[in-house]
Amino acid sequence: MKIYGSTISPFVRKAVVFAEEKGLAVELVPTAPGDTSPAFRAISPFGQIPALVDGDYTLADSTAIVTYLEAKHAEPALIPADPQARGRVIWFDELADTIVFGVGRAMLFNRVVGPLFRGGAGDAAVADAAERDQWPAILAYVNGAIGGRAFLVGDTLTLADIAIASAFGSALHACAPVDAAAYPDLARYLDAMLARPAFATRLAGERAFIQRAREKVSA
Ligand SMILES: N[C@@H](CCC(=O)N[C@@H](CS)C(=O)NCC(=O)O)C(=O)O
Repeated sequence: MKIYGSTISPFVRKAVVFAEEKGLAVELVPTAPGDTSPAFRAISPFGQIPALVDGDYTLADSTAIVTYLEAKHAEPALIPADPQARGRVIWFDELADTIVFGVGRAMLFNRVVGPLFRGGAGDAAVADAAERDQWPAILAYVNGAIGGRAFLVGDTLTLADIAIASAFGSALHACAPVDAAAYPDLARYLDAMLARPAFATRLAGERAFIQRAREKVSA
């Protein structure tokens, strides 16, 4: 199974980690967002990453991909069958994609992606405003949602955790670490989640990639 993209994107990381937590082997095919090659556009019509190739089946969009993988590989269940639990898991998936990474994107694109990978300066004021004015409400909400528990929904890992930790993983490439004094439950939760091998391996590679780009730009 191949997933096209870069795991600096939370959407790609979500799909890759979800597959790996199911014990599936994933080949990550490095692909930039917006790639215009006809081969990529054939599997992702609007150029967004991630896109999946599984045999002769192709699919774009992280939530479509994880929904397909859950239906095809039932165990371990990462999207619960119980109606209320499933609704809550999809709430966190949506929260991660839109609200958490909505703010994360302003920091990541203006501080990392633009300056290091797109040859532009990035708008530091936009990133600063996002971190100052919008990020604290997100930290406070997820800190309260996790409380003293290990997982966001139920007592096992679900898509909720994978999506939320993925969105934070991308944002944290571009902002201050979570303040453990102010948000103790969130800090503990993210430490545990991002230490899972599927996350830790990808994040270490991403940090090294970003560091190499920083050194290249400042040389
Ligand atoms: N809803 C999509 C969002 C994917 C997305 O926005 N990916 C970004 C990278 S973080 C992208 O490919 N942007 C390129 C573009 O829109 O041209 C998903 O969940 O996969």
